Amino acid sequence: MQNSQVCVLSSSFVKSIEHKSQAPSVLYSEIAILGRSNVGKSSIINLLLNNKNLAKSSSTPGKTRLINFFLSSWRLDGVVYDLRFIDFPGFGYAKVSKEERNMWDRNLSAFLKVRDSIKLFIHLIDSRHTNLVIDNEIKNFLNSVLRSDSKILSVFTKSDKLTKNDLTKLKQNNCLCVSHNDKQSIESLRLMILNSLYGV
Ligand SMILES: Nc1nc2c(ncn2[C@@H]2O[C@H](COP(=O)(O)OP(=O)(O)O)[C@@H](O)[C@H]2O)c(=O)[nH]1
Ligand SMILES: [Mg+2]
Repeated sequence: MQNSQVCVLSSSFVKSIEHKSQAPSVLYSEIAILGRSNVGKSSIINLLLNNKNLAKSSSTPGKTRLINFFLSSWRLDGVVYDLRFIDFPGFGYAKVSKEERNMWDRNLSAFLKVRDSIKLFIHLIDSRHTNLVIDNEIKNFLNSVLRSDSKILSVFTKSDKLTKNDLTKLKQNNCLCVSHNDKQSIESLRLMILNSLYGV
């Protein structure tokens, strides 16, 4: 159906965990949001889930080593989809020791490898800095945990900061660009999520 819109019926915070043993039971298709600190992970969750205060923007980015779970119900063309979003803060956070960082990355890796309910990995990339080493590391990392029934979607954030020219160039490469002041971009991402998970 053309011009269908996703209606966000409800959204809520589920829990924060430190270790994979504390993860909520696997009941829903899960969408993992990853990207370097400050790229806009919490903001995109709040925008997608239509609730400004759900995921907290931390004043000390990356300090929080917790995996946060959110639940949201969306309706499209009369069908309701229950989705669970997972916010992974602190990926590759630079201001901790290499040892601590490696430990966190190993912890993440262990979680992602066993969490087979994650059907979609959304890798957020700052649209102003599309070639950072950390993003290549995240890309490789995601490819290493990807299963045959899961997908990776790269999404470019903060596109309001780009010049018109640079935005056009990025879009020409079929890149999905989002920004907090472009509601249509958020709606496109919702549709893309449902399409990736359910082929709708
Ligand atoms: N200009 C602009 N700033 C944004 C956008 N999304 C997030 N930000 C800002 O970027 C900073 C980091 O966002 P946050 O969601 O906390 O990033 P996180 O560390 O990846 O969770 C905050 O100051 C946000 O207000 C956007 O689309 N455009
Ligand atoms: Mg955050």
